[in-house]
Amino acid sequence: MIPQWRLRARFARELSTMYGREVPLYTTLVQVSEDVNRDVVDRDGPGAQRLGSIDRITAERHGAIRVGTPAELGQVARIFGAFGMHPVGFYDLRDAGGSPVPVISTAFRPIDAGELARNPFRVFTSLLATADPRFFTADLRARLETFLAGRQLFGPELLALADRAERDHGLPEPEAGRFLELAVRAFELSTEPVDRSWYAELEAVSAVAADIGGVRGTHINHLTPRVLDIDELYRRMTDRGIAMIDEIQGPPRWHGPDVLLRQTSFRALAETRTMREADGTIGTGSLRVRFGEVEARGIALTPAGRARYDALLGEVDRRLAATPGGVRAEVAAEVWEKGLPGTEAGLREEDLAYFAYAVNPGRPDGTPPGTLAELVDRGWVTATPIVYEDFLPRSAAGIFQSNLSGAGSRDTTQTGADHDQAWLAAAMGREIHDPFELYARERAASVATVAAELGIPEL
Ligand code: OOG
Ligand code: NI
Repeated sequence: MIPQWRLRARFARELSTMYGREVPLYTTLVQVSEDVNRDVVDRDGPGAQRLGSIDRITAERHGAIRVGTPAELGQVARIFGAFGMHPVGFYDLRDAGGSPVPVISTAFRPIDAGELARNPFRVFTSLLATADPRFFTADLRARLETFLAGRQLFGPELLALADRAERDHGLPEPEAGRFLELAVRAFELSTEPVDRSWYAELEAVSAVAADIGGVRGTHINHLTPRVLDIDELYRRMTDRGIAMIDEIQGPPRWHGPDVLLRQTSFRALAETRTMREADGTIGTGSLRVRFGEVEARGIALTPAGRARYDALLGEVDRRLAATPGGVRAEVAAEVWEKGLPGTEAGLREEDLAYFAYAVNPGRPDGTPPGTLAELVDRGWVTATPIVYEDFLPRSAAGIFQSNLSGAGSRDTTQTGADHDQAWLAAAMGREIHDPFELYARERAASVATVAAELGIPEL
């Protein structure tokens, strides 16, 4: 029996091979990331691996896909469920920042620490909000939903194998190999002709709507390796003449610890596609839908830390609006120096970030102090940062821009469809986990172990 984590690791690896074949610039991005990671490990020594072993980081990827209907999302959830990946978090990108995208999203990923350490593969998964009248008129919505109802993204053999793997927590060979082959194929770019006028009609609303509802398949639209120094990566890619999006999304470069998530991407490349013209003839055209992204992960923030992060983002926006010509990275670094403790200890003391605790093998003798803070201060217990495993809505909206050229259209006289987390969970028939609860659970488990080992009744 091949356990789910091995299936997941193979899935990530085989998707990466497939995507590298289809989008060669992605392979360059992976190579540059690996070079940067090697250099950072040489430069910073063991400290470079504080947020994950270099083995985990080298294998680490996230991908993104987009689907059109709740039924399709339910099927995707069965496939990812087979790999031990569960829906976590809710992202409403219809209103995120200044750049609305007609989707709501979740991320499928492992949810416990052991599984994450084995392989943390995650997929950001978006559902087109066809029922949102700000984006789609009743007429367009009806035609779009009919089109979507008539396509099949995942065949019965793939779904049957997925259900079996999820139920049995793995698959034997040769079924495992067959399942992986079908799963990877389901996310390749389809070679079927694209109906040019239908695609263009949706593209006028949003390039994301066209990418989802204008074709008869789904596909990985980017894969993201993890890098230990994203500023250096950005420089090296730019030096090679590769067009990156304008900014690194998320927290700025600053003197304090890495927190949450910083991301950047290269712009989607024009790819030749077969097109069906209005008169039924077949021609060619080009579409920009697939890109490459890279990310640096930091410490997970508590709700208080996250509220602080959102407030700092707002403060940076306000200052930039007040000083035309200001450089975001500089303004942000300045705001951050004042707004957030610059050390792990500071983040821990103000309960702004999550840490996992363990008894220090070289602890002092005698009676241990009775609080976690004292235990750490006096060397009884170590505090290791818990890595942020999720996404950020505003950054995601920025990353979506990697394959959007126009702003699209929106009817601002309409109010949006009421799609919240509960709606999305019901649509796919699965619970959506709350990221904060998962981090808090990991922290609590580590504290309980420390308390038991040191014989302290309550910590
Ligand atoms: C998803 C964009 C969001 C991220 O890393 O924030 C994302 C998409 O383009 O479909 O992947
Ligand atoms: Ni991404």
